[in-house]
Amino acid sequence: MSTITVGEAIARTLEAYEVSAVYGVISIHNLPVADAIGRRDKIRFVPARGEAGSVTMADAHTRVGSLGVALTSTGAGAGNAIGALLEALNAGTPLLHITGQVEKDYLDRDAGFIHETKDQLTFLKASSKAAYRVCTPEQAVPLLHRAIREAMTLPRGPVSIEIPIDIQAAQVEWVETAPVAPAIPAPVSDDAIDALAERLATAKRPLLWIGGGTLEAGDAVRRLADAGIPVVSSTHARGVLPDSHPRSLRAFHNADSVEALFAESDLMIVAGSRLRSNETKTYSVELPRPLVQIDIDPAAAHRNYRADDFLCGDCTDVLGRLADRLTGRTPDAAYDAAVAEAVSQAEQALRTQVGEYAKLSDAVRAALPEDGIFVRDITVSGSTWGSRLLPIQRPLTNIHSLAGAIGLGLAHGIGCAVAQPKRKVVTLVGDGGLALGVGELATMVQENLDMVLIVMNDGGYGVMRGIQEKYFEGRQYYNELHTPDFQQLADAMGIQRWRVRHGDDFAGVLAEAVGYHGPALVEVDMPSVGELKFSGPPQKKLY
Ligand SMILES: Cc1ncc(C[n+]2csc(CCOP(=O)(O)OP(=O)(O)O)c2C)c(N)n1
Ligand SMILES: [Mg+2]
Repeated sequence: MSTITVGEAIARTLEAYEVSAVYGVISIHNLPVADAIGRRDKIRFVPARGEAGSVTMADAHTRVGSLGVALTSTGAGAGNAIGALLEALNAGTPLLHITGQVEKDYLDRDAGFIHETKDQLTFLKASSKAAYRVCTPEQAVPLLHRAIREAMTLPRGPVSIEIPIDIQAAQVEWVETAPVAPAIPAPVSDDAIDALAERLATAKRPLLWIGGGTLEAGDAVRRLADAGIPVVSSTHARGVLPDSHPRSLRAFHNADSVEALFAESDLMIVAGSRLRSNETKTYSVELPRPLVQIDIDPAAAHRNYRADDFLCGDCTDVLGRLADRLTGRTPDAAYDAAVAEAVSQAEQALRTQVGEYAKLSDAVRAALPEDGIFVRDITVSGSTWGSRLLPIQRPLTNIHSLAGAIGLGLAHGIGCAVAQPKRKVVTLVGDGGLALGVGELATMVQENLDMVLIVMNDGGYGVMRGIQEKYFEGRQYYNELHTPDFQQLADAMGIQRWRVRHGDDFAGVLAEAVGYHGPALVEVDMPSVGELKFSGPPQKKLY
């Protein structure tokens, strides 16, 4: 039997899972793995400029493609990845994070070993679905299988694995092992589904609220909508039911007109959604009763709203079986008209709020093909027209930070562009958020990604300006930022660039920039274009 290094065994195992890219920053503490990936030359290694970027890229890679993998160094390297792991955990993104550790003889001894940190496994456990330490060379591949299985098992999430540097370089016997499938959840009983179908059959104005747990349930959700059940979506689940469907309430859950529909509804099914604070005015929106919750996680039951009934199961399976039972249901024309009116009012209110920027939303939609991927950072634009006005017809074509952290947009865009090289990516960022990971512009260029970065330049933190204006009697602190000349920055990086100063130019510039093949940057000079009003997500109170 032949022996190989653990690093090589890891590379071969990743290949068996058809991993197409590994994002990372190389270091003395991960070189045996990086070297094996490099020598085998089957997996694309994307050198991110920071570990936060690498994990965020892997997160996006999984969301729009297949299992994303990030490679970081011990200690500060792993620490730099934490914010990005928190986002993946929040979004339920399965990804594999491989990181180093000091030599096993010096573990947990405060030995002053290079890159040593006090308790790496604890901070990895706190920010991942699970975290494992490899303690012997023989354990490395089995633990990798377990980590991937754990990441892919519902409810999914990121899993970290730390491997002491001497173990990465140690020899092991290579025994080919097949990829391990995720655990299959127990099905919900037929009786429970019959009972829910019965509720739906008798309800006059039922509503379905869908969250990230329904991302693969598009067929079932459409059949339910076809059977007369309007669907309101979390921002994450946008496109599961195309916006073009007449019974799609899109993600207008915070609109007055849609809240009015809630008040008249006599049944709400909440499928695979956290009913997040930003989407329920800090859990104060009155949701219809009875409220039936479906979630794969037993601990999600009654999490933010007390449910009248709870079904623990995979939303794709439950909604599919529910739709099978509803084929004869007759839609109600008056209800359909009310839904259409609510959507029209919500859209009109949003268009009025965003003013000139509605033209930017329209320009992005006109230029970006339907299978194109729109990525947005947390910005005034992202939280207004980018999250709700821009029509979305397919799931996972509006990618964003679910935990609400700024600075992920560029790296999310890069991960999407690497995972889906044939699909165009448009990434929307603010000048403030871009500053957190501005070095990743170099990654975008080096990887020659087909991606347009729209930089909304308002010279500071627009969202915070709005919040301070509303909640702090107009007092403004710490929002004004020194902002680079983005045209010069693009030139310095080797990025094709445009600047827009007038709303009427959005359509022309976006068509050109999206038509350009390669890394491109469109700067929007917001003070010239006009005001964009936003005072933070609707909430019950600030604190
Ligand atoms: C990691 C993190 N730090 C701070 C915040 C608070 N925050 C929310 S929006 C925002 C401003 C973002 O500025 P920019 O990217 O320029 O977008 P704009 O608000 O100007 O549209 C800040 C600081 C946050 N959400 N996440
Ligand atoms: Mg800004």
